[in-house]
Amino acid sequence: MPDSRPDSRPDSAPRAVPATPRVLQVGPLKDSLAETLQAKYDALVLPSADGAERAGFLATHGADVTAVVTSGRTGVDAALMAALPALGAVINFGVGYDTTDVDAAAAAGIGVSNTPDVLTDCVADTAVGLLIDVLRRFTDADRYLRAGRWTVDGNYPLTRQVSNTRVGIIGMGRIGGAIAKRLSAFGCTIGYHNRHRVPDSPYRYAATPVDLARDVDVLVVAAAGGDGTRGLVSADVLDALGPEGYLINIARGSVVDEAALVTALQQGRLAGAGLDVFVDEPNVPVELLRMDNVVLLPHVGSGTVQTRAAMEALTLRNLDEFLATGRLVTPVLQPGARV
Ligand code: 8YV
Repeated sequence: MPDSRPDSRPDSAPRAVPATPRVLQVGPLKDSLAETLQAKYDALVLPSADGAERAGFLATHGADVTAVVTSGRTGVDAALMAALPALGAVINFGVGYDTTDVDAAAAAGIGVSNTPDVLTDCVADTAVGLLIDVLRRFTDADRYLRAGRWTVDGNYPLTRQVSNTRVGIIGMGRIGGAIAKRLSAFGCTIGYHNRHRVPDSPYRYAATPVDLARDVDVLVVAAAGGDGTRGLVSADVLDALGPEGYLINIARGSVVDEAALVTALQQGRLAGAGLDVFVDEPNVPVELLRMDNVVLLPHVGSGTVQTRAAMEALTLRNLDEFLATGRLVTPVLQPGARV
């Protein structure tokens, strides 16, 4: 999961001001957010990429669009930015913005915002929930009971203790830190790998993911997605974790070599996995569906009523601030900060 980039670039001239500035919704959004965009901002909705209407829509409206509201599911690529010449800001519902081309945005002076902090607790809760579920096999034990096996086959097999395990966290940002704090209360020993060592961190730093994986029972992935972390959890990392090791991923599917993960699980080279995210959502490798030592969630990390309402409110604060002042409240990149 990404942290905000520092807003350190010098501002430059604003982009062209269209006759009728418009807000554009790109991709599906939470119902109440989409309704507010319609009712309060008279927002346009971009036709889906696979339909024939998109080119005509962009030819008619593209030059009027000053702000896009999107989510990590969809984002805005360089081609869409080029078709929106007056675009000043991409406002992202969600902390992860790996589907938006931030380099192209920076080059064009387009701002990008996300929704940090408000979802940290829920995503960290999800990581800990998955970890407990996978090690104690609660979901599988539930299946066992429902299938009537308790009465026929007797007690469920013994499982792996959670308290006092050694946990490695890849990505020690806000969410990684919140996971570490929770697991410290379980008596776990925490290590981490991060692009940079975190100053004053009480946790042991590992210079590489392999070094981290070698010394832990559970590896938790909490790093931002995108090109910088693609395949960071490689076959070598999974082998370092080993046949008694578990993988938890609440970040982005792209951070893990998913094919290598499937193979390692199939060959018993990994004890189990808890996954909230996948490379090609909502498609999940069919091999995983048949494994009892794997817990699979449909990307629900931040999915509570309270957290999604807070994400929606922060998304709208960014939009309002941009429309009123040309600035963003929680910028990844401020508008006009060209490189
Ligand atoms: C949301 C997320 O599911 O914030 C993120 O990066 O992955 C989740 O909180 C997502 O943003 C909704 O599209």
